[in-house]
Amino acid sequence: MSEIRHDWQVEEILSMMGRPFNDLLFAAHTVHRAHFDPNAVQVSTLLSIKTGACPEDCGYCPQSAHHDVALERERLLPLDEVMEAARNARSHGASRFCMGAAWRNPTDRNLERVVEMIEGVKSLGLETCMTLGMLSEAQAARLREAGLDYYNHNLDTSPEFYGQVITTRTYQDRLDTLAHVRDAGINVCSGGILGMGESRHDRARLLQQLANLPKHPESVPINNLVQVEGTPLAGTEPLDPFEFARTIACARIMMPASHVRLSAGRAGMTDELQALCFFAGANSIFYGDRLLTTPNPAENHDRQLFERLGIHPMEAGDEGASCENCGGVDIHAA
Ligand code: SAM
Ligand code: DTB
Ligand code: SF4
Repeated sequence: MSEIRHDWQVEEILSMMGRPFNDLLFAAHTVHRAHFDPNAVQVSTLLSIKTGACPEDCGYCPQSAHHDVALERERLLPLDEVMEAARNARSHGASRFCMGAAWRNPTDRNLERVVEMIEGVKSLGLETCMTLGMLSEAQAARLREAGLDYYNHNLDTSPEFYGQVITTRTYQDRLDTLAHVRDAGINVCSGGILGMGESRHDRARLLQQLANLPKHPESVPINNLVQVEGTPLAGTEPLDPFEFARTIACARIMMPASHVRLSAGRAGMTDELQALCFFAGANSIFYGDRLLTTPNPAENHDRQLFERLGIHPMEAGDEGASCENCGGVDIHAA
């Protein structure tokens, strides 16, 4: 079992990232096996409950009102549509249902509508995850009271590169929201995006920020930028796929008991790269033909990929308890 550390230094992360590829992947896979069933992958389904017209200016995002993207905007979905999508996700084998809204933050009125969605989706036996932008302490507590299992809020990149991507809210705003979520007792889902033109040093700093939080996020989504025409980051030089796999491997080593999600960007990846990422320690994906607004691999394709690799979906509630060495002890406890 590897030690749960919160004192990572950027130099040691860079030196790990620069190891020969086989050495790095072997080390990451060894850590992965000590903490998880290496052939089980957690499966989440995403639904955009409110699409487009977002006041934030995130340079990667097709939903920002600051960019000229051909996107049909939608109001907050009614409860029955959310329930139908959740039932559908459950029947297709998802264990967690994630709902995302293009908001800077939810209003208290909207939060009550979201609470109904959490209660409804939970009643189907699914785990719930929400990503709604910034949250106050009181809002996080309200979501917890409604039974929310996970809240997704990404740091996105390093503190140094951040200002080149987003100007309408600060890195500290994000850290504050994560603290509110953690203190409310909701599981934290937080990660970032690669392939935005950042350096390896930025990737190391992002992982350092995540791993040195007071508690490792239970779930760490690593997105590969989905380039959308009309966003400022469209046309960015794509990241070397091996560099992507290296970053996944480092995330696995640094946050050994967390779920590392191979998140957005899979539609642009080969099956071979995805297999490499699963070997490197990724053990969660979004399943379903659509992410929030952009395409994801077809369900049929993912089913076949799992079959070809001998991977099975993780059961809800099974997560993190599969370590052969920890005897069912909560391995997330730092
Ligand atoms: N509006 C909320 C917020 O930003 O906090 C929640 C939804 S937002 C779409 C959730 C995350 O999706 C972002 O933090 C970002 O990491 C990721 N994301 C958005 N657009 C993306 C893209 N084009 N490629 C990869 N990841 C993206
Ligand atoms: C995360 O880290 N990735 C997901 C989720 N959190 C909400 C979102 C990816 C969005 C990709 C662009 C889109 O489909 O709009
Ligand atoms: Fe809005 Fe979230 Fe997109 Fe940023 S990432 S523009 S906050 S929807």
